[in-house]
Order: sequence, then C-alpha cells, then structure tokens
Amino acid sequence: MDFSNKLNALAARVEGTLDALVPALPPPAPAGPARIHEAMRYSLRAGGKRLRPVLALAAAELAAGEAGVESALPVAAALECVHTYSLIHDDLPCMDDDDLRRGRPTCHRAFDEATALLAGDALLNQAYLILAEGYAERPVLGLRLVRELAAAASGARLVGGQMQDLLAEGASAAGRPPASAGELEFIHLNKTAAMLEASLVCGGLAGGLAAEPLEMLRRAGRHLGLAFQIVDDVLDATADTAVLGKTAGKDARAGKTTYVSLHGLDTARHLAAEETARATDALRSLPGDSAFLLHLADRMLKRGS
Ligand code: GRG
Repeated sequence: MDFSNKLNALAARVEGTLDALVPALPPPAPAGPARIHEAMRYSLRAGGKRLRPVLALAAAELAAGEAGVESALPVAAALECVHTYSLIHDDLPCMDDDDLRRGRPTCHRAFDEATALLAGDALLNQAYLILAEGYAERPVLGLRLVRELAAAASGARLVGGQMQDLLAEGASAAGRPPASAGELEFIHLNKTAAMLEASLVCGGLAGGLAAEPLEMLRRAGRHLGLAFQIVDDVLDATADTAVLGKTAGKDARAGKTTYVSLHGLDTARHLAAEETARATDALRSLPGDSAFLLHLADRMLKRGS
C-alpha cells in the first residue's frame, strides 16, 4: 500500500474508533444533557489531521503488525480526546481567544464558553475511561498507557507548557521581555512535543516494544514535536487563515517569541529540517520497517496546514 492510502486507511480506523468510543448522538441513557455530547462531538469530529493517533497506530504496527494496530486503537482514540480537549481550552477567551479551529467556529463560538469548558473537561475524562475500558483485560498495559498519557498531559508537560506560554505572553503584553530562546524551547517541548512523544510511546507500548526501542520512539517524538512546532510558527507567519483552518498571523500581532521571530523564516525552516532529521535517525534505528513513519515525518515537515 502506498503512503497516502495507508495514511487514509489508518485515519479511517481512528475515525471509526472515535465514533464507537465517544457517546453517540442522541446520547444513550443515562448520559445527561445532549448538549455536552453535541459539543464534544462537534470539536472531535471537526476534521483534525489525526496526527497523534496515526503516530500511535504506526508505532504499534512497526512493533507488532496488524495485531499491534488493533491493540493500539483505544489509546489512539484517547490521545485524540486529550488533544481535542487541549485545543478547545486553548481557544477559550481566557487563553488564546480564537474564533476558528479546524476550519469551523471554535467550540465556545458554536456553543458558549461554559459549554466549551465542560466539553474539554469531558473529553479529558473520556480519554481515561476509554483506556480503563479498552485495556480492562490487560491491566498492566492499561496502567502503563494511563501513566504515559497522564504524564504527557500533566502540569509538568502539556499544561505546564501552556502555563509558561501564557506567562510569556503576559510578560510581553506588559512591556517586559518576551520569552527567551530557552523558555521557548521549554514551551514547545511541553506544549507540543509531549503529546507527540506520548503518541509514539503509547503505540510502542500497545505493540509490546521493549524499553530500549521505546526510548528511541520517545526521542523521535521529541524531535518531531520540535519540528512540528517550528513548522507551526512558519505557517502562522506565511499561510492563509483559509488554508490553515485557524487564524493566521496571530503570533506576530501578539508580539510572541517564536522560532520565526528569533531566527527569521529561512533559519526556522532549516531548524525544522534538522529536527526532522534527528527524528528520522531515531526512527531508522528501530527494528522493523519504519518506512511509513519516515514518510510521515517528511510529510509533517512539508505540511501546509
Ligand atoms: C489548554 C492545556 C492546554 C493546552 C493547549 C494544544 C495547545 C496546548 C495549544 C494549541 C496552540 C498550538 C498552535 C499549539 C502547537 C501545535 C499544535 C498542538 C497544533 C495543533 O495540532 P494539529 O495541527 O491540529 O495536529 P489538528 O486540528 O490537525 O488536530
């Protein structure tokens, strides 16, 4: 199967799994008010790239073929639930205050702020419910996945990276110095790279990989995450809102420190390519056929949205 067909096939399995594991509409009793489930599904089914779950499935396949993919489906869905929660909360007026996400009005614009806050909360909890139910027959694996995902989404990583980002933005809005290069790396290693690392590692865990290749996946995820964020900064500075599906040009307007503001566009592009090369070196050192993951890393570097 060529790369695009395989990418589409894995993404389709993610869609099917999300559809099956997140409460349907109208929600089955006793699921509470339909509105919360409508808001969760609105954001979840809005057409994201499904990058994190696809990374998890690809890592699991590398480890254990089709059995690995089957094994990783619940954690792939859980990763997308956590990612979508973080996007809903990031878009709220108290954070990035955005109107557009995945090419559609943000959750709080389509519903209201309180509903969006609750939809994010509910998706975060749905993720751990999916893990508890999906791995009930394999509790040791289930616990390792919970630990990996919870650590990536924790105050030390995803939430901590977001906190540091908000602090840096507040400082520059108040006329204090914007984030330094070191602070910027902290923000991106945690706000962006943590979930990409967790995606590859959770896939490897579901596929039964040993400690050493798992650490290689972690290293690949860290570098892919940095590359992904640098590309995000470049796209914010160069792409159209319509193509991005979210508001372009926000970083410069907010006076934010980004790879582009620190290094300029050309060097930022070069740094993204360097980080991708570090990721692909780690992927090549894994046993098994890493061709799909290598191609995906290249696609992530060249993405336009
Ligand atoms: C609110 C705890 C909390 C965290 C928010 C996700 C996030 C942290 C902020 C979003 C802002 C941003 C540009 C982050 C960096 C890169 C990123 C996560 C982009 C969005 O991911 P994509 O491009 O989105 O994979 P889709 O919609 O395709 O899933």
